[in-house]
Amino acid sequence: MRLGLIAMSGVRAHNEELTRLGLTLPGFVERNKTIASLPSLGLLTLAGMTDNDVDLDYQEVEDIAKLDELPGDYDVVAISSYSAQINEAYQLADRFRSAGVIVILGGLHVTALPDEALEHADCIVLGEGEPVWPAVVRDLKRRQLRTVYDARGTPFNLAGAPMPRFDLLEPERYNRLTVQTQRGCPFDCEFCAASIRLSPGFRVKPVDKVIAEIRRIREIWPKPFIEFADDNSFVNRKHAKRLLRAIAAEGVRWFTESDISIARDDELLALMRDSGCAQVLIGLESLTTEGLHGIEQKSDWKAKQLDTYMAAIDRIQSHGISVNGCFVLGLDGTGTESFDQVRDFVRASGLHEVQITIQTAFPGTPLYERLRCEHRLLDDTAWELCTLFDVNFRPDRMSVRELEQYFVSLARDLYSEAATKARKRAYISKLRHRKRTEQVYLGGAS
Ligand code: B12
Repeated sequence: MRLGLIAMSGVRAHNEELTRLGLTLPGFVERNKTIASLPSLGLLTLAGMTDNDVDLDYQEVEDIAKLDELPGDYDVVAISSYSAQINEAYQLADRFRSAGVIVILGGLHVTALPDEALEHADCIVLGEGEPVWPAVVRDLKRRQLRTVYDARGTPFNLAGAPMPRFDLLEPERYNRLTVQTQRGCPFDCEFCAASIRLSPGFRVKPVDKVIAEIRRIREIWPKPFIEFADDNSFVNRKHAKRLLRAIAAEGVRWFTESDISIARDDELLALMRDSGCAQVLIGLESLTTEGLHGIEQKSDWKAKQLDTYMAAIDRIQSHGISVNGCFVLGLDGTGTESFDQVRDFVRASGLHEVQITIQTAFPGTPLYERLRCEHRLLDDTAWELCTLFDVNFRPDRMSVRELEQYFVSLARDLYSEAATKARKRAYISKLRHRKRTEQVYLGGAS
């Protein structure tokens, strides 16, 4: 049996002005180039639990319009995709099916909208793939494939995580690789469209498994840059510190996502730096209580952190770890003044990097349901707008056009060559200054 694992790849935006800008602005281009080449860890993971007698092939499809022929000769294909490219994934699935190839679809979008996905597949997998994938492969071999395999509500224990098949990748195509150290997040943000929509609960992968993955990657890429495909890496502090001590011996540089509370733990920050952390991405989301209010649905946690932002960024960066502060524009309770607030804060805080996105109602999220009930979705099936750079809803304190225009103008300012360089310079000179003062202080004390 020849099984093709097909990932939709690349990054997308439909806003034309923004796409044009993306091609010219240094800050934007850098990040897009870096991340656009990440492979699908989901499919590589499933490959890691596929029997050896199955002939596996991994492929990425960036632009279906450029595909004259199907990308391979397969008996079965397993296609993964997120909302932004789901229509392309469906087109590809339809083409495979008309060529007599069995199509299996899975992932976040399919989990949110099973009925829609079933129109384009012989089989769909809902929730995390691992709990049901061995059964899918077994049933394929017996020619008894079922239409739906549902793993929702059965959180997968990461102690049983398979080794992703990094060896299926063409080494020269990738400049960074992903490893997942945990799934889930203790917070439940209204807009979150990541792994908590597949399965509930915060779970960590055992330290030795993470290290084994890093070592497997290093067999292929001797000096890899690793992006942890996590939701919120250091929630379990005791586990995180054990993990960081182990990573320190591996000699890798890495990037991850966390919440702002790490700033309160100097030991953790020192371990992050000593184990090769280059940057941590933190969702700051908004700079007003109105904007933050209601995002985190359990205890309004995010709204309570606002006063700590400046000091927290300074604290984390003082350890030599760059912070990539993320802001969401178009949140309820925020108007056009929010763009200047971000512009000013980025300058004043000394943030090394910044990421701005537009609030996006992804299917399957509480935000999508709320905006649908309030009749504020522009088109409730325009999945191609789920890029984080396009507007798919009516904001409450500005017009759609204002959100788009002010967003482009903020992007132009934040990602210009001058602004990008100024942020880098300020970060480096602050670190140098700190080192010098520390040396003077230590010299004086000894
Ligand atoms: C790494 C990453 C990328 C990489 C790699 C993407 C890829 N091809 O896998 C790159 C940089 C290319 C990327 C691009 C984009 N991304 Co991205 N990305 C991530 C990130 C950080 C980690 C994803 C990951 O590796 N998860 C770990 C794996 C193991 O999980 P998984 O993919 O869900 O797979 C599991 C299950 O879903 C299931 N499964 C998945 N596929 C299949 C298929 C079959 C057949 C089966 C049986 C099961 C199955 O089994 C797997 C194991 O349990 C997440 C944020 C996060 N913290 O999760 C955002 C995230 C996935 N990205 C997101 C978005 C919006 C995008 C872009 C649209 C951005 C843009 N403007 O272009 C593009 C579009 C991607 C695409 N080409 O379709 C959103 C998706 C939301 C959604 N519900 O659609 C997320 C959640 C971030 C967010 N802010 O909301 N991304």
